Amino acid sequence: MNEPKFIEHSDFVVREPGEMVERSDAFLDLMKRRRSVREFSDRPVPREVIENAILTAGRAPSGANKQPWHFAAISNPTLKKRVRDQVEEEERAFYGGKASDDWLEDLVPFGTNEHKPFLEIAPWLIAVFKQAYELDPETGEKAKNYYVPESAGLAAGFLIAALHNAGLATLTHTPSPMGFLNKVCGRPKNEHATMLVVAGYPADKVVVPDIDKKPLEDFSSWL
Ligand code: IYR
Repeated sequence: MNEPKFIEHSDFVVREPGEMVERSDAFLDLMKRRRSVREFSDRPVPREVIENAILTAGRAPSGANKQPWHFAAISNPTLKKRVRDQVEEEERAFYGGKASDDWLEDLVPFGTNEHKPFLEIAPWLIAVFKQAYELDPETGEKAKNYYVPESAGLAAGFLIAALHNAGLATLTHTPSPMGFLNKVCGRPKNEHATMLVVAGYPADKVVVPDIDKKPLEDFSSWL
């Protein structure tokens, strides 16, 4: 067994309660402006912004710090078209009979359908993969990961917040099934795509569904 090794957490900034309230208000304001959009502009977005957002995602906590995730950032038009073609094939099946009536009813407010032009228009598609286990590409040796869906979900949340903070609109897109993303992105068999985060400027005069979030009392309890 290795001995644990600790270092001082000198990056931690101690803030007084008043400043904390102010900062938490400001962050809430920022996040209140986050909306999923389904119409994007083709205006380019520097790769550095996406790199920073992925680096931010990589700061998420994870089970035993295994960081069981991989982010494939796609900007290549040929690959984006492949993604769109595959997604639309799955979605045609979904909207054409696979989805239950209840599900389709729940989607009415979003006006979604099988057409996904934004997958080619938006400058970046980020495929988020979770790693069910660790796989050494050279030896084929396997090692355990822990709390994989939770860890990858946390990282995806960090990613979306970072993209929004940078000034980008996003869509958390979940084509189902999305096994094809392993092939398109050249990812190994220990990885499973969990979502596709579409990122870019929103289209001019974009509209979003007239929906709201629950009030605090509906989703919290204080004991
Ligand atoms: N994947 C489909 C359907 C869909 C499902 C849910 I749950 C959503 O929140 C939105 C869409 C599509 O992208 O159209």
